[in-house]
Amino acid sequence: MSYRVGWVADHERVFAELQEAIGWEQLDITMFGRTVPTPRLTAWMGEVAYSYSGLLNEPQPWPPTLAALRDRLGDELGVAFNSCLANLYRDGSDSMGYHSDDEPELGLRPTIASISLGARRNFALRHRVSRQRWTWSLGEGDLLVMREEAQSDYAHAVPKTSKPVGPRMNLTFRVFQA
Ligand SMILES: O=C(O)CCC(=O)C(=O)O
Ligand SMILES: [Mn+2]
Repeated sequence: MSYRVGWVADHERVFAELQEAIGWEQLDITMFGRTVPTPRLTAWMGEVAYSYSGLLNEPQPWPPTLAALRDRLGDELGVAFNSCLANLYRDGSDSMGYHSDDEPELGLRPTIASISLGARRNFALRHRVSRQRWTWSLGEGDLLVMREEAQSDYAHAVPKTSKPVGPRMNLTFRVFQA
């Protein structure tokens, strides 16, 4: 894992542009026979559809601002990112439960670059066996890069918060092998 504060310098402009330009959706998730809307908005930019946790994400076009971030990350990290899952947490009651990005299409030990824009929220990382936990406050243009065993040995989450918080956008760039 590596962490860079404020990697996107003009993060307020980028947030505003992507809030407009991305085709946000709220998908339904079925768990234990109950169907509820996912507690966040999402969009998937890739070449083919992506299924995770029973959610089918149809690919959306890349807004130019997002493609520019993908290309800058690709140059800096030497990774040919070809897809992005975008999440918009509208307020503190939007969240993401513990999971790993370990779908077979992402390959073994994937490098996933995660950019956070807008309000800061806690991002929690938990070891699968020891349950040891780390948290980062991610927002305002921060970059977190997950590498190596970050998916196979750990799970991550964005917990709900009762504190008043504004919207936070997260962009996770991935290499997706169709
Ligand atoms: O919002 C975040 O920081 C994490 C998002 C995430 O884990 C994902 O999109 O798979
Ligand atoms: Mn994830």
